[in-house]
Amino acid sequence: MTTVSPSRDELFALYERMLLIRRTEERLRDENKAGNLPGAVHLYIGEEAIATGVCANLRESDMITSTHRGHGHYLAKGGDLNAMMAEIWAKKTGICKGMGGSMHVADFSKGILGANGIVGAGFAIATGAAYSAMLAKEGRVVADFFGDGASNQGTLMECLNVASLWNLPLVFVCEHNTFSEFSPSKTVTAGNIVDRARAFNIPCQVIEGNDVIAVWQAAKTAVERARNGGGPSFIEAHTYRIQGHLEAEDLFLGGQKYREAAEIESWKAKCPIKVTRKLLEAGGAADTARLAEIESRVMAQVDAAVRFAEESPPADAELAFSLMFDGQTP
Ligand SMILES: Cc1ncc(C[n+]2csc(CCOP(=O)(O)OP(=O)(O)O)c2C)c(N)n1
Repeated sequence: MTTVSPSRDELFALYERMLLIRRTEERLRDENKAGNLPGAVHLYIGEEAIATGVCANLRESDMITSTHRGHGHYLAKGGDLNAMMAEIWAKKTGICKGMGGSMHVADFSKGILGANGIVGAGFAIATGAAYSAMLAKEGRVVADFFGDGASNQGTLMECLNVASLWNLPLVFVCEHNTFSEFSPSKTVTAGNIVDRARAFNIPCQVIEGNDVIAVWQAAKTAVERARNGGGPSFIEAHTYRIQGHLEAEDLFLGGQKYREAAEIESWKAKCPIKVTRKLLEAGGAADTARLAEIESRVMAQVDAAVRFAEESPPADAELAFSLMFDGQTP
């Protein structure tokens, strides 16, 4: 079997999407530190290649489920940046009218079925969506993003079983970022995660999640299989969480450490954006100029989105009440 690679233009597009996620998250990190955000944020810095490489193979009508670390999935699937930032700032113009915040960014019109604060909750949502896609016979595919920690939830087994049995158009994407909160994965996860899917006769790939080309290739195979009626696939993508589990995790840890600074540095050297930039720079001066243009375009988008969020009116408290109590007086 010959392996297809992204064209040079596609690689530039992958680079730009990863950079948009990175610059957005760096800005959120800084705004959080400055005390400007109303809630917590879980950042995806270092893991951008996975959402980007997978979603580049999806159509707008395809669907994804996401996690508490969901900004990257939302942006990779084409979610609007301004509306996401306004949501994180709890503003009326937010993608969920400021009712959900960082952990609940969703846009059904783009197939983004939602970030989710409940670890592992995406499995059943994705499986249900894939079942409906199969019944509708419109060739839609679902990608389900989840962490290595989430793979210890029992619902994964139920969903793998049903996905295999019913031949659902579903791609399971395990983002193995080495930690579950403050626990190194090896202390809480037995065996190889991918073996859970193998037990249900689901085709599996274990890949280097910081290599956007490898992710793109694995996703292409899996998405095409799903779209052509070949059923589910499982991708275990290895990566590393560079930031804390959530910003300001030091407050939780009270000085305790669960990893070494040298380990973080060694993974920074494997940054998916740096690696891709090197590949593109090798093309010469014109490509280097194109990279600079991308950088300024992305920065302008992020600055504009923060301005939009800051200048938007606050979320509607009455709407929050009516959504919670369905018109009844609390
Ligand atoms: C059902 C449930 N159990 C526990 C938690 C607390 N919790 C939040 S994030 C997290 C770790 C998840 O690890 P993983 O799935 O690997 O995702 P990562 O944070 O590494 O991206 C836990 C245990 C939760 N939110 N939901």
